[in-house]
Amino acid sequence: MSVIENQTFIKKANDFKRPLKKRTVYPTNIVEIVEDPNAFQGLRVVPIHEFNLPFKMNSGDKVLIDFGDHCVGYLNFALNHLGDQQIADSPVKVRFSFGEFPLEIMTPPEKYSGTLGNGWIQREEKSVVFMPYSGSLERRYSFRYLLIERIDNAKFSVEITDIFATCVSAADLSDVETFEISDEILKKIYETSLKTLKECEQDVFEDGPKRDRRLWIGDLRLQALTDYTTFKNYDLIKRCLYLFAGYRAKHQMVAPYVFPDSPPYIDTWTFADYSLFFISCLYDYMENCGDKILVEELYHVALEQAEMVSSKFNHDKGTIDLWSFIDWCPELDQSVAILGVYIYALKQLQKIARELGKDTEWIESEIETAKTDLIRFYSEKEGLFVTSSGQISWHSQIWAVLSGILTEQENIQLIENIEKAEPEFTMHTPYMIHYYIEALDRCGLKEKAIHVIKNYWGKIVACGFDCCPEVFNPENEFESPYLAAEINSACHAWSCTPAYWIYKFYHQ
Ligand code: RAM
Repeated sequence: MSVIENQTFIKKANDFKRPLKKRTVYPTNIVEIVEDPNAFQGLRVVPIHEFNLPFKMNSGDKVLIDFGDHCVGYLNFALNHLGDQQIADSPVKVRFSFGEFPLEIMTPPEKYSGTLGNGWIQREEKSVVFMPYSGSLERRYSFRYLLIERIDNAKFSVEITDIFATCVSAADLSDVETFEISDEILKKIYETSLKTLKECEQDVFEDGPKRDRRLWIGDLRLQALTDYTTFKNYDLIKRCLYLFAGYRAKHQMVAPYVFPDSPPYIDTWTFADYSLFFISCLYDYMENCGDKILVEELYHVALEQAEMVSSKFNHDKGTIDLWSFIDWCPELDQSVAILGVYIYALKQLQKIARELGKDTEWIESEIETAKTDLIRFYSEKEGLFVTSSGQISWHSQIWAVLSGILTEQENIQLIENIEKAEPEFTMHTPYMIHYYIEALDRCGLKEKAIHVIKNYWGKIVACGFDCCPEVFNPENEFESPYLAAEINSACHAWSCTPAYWIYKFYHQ
């Protein structure tokens, strides 16, 4: 696989690497998980009593402990035997199962049949050979609950004499300027979104600290947008921009994700929308930081994304012959939505180019051509954008609005028409709902946008999530793009944007 490395950008990415902030968190309670049809996914956490040390464990014993809030970090623990009563004359085996939410703890890993590798299941077994022992687990975990099981069969007792998590993040909640949010639900949503973003800010902006623990550009775009008004972690944003510019495949398209520490760092497959979001990331950076030097430096990378997409344009059919992501909506015909994304990105590129004093002629003619292609899919009969396969989706309308080719009145009409149409193809991720809110904002429908945030994220917090999840469908609590709800990420970057919107709508 040929990855083209730009050493200047890679060096800059490394120069912006900063040490993480550390915090020690101790478990609070011993809890149990009980079935409750009224609880999210039918499971409720019940506190039993305080967790105190030392905690005695015999063979076959297990205990479920609660760390009181979502943690991202390393587990440290110490074990000792009751040497004066009985010496530990064989290794002790302990199994640790971490969970961000109850279902993760309650689903036996042996039953896992999801489409992602089962290595993501947060379970580890540790042999302790000599006592006293003090150490840590090597892997970083993302969790609130921890099930500890003693799985050896020896007769002697041991005691947990210490246990705590060293939590890590590049961000600190106390650095965020506070402002008055009088609505209690919105306040809770704001705090939960902010916590989500903080947990995902690590050595790079990760999509989720449990999974995939990777820098995805679709997620980065929304994280950075939210970060500009909250943590203002500009160094991390710059680091991530340079990483995407530093590692590209031969075709020059920006990769959908970067593994910052694992050569060859990127995969060669692409998503057209994700590559185009490099333009959006650069545009947002310019708007929020006003630093033209970095924008000038990375402008050619942004321009190349548009040029690549342009080269794959089939103007006879009005399609872009590249894969896209758009949303985790099964069977979605993405053809109209990607045209909308393309125009959205081209307009941002045009603004960057103007700001840098570059020639905008090509960009302008490309916008016109793409506009003609997109408008072809508008059906007067339906009052909606319909794909050539006859599909009507929320996605096509939202991206048509965001393309900015219609008047405000036409945009509002489009939103009203899609609401009435109630199509089968709806938004499946908080990520797509973010763009729906952006479309509402474009239409000047602020109250409606707030209603969507309160209704959707309000249900998320009411379900007991500590952070905002990757997928959330109130109609199907077990929905999973990977066919296994326990592997879903309960703290996922692309779900953090209510903090951006609430700031935008309420900060004076
Ligand atoms: C998943 C991750 C990530 C997202 C991609 C498209 O693997 O959840 O956040 O950007 O899908």
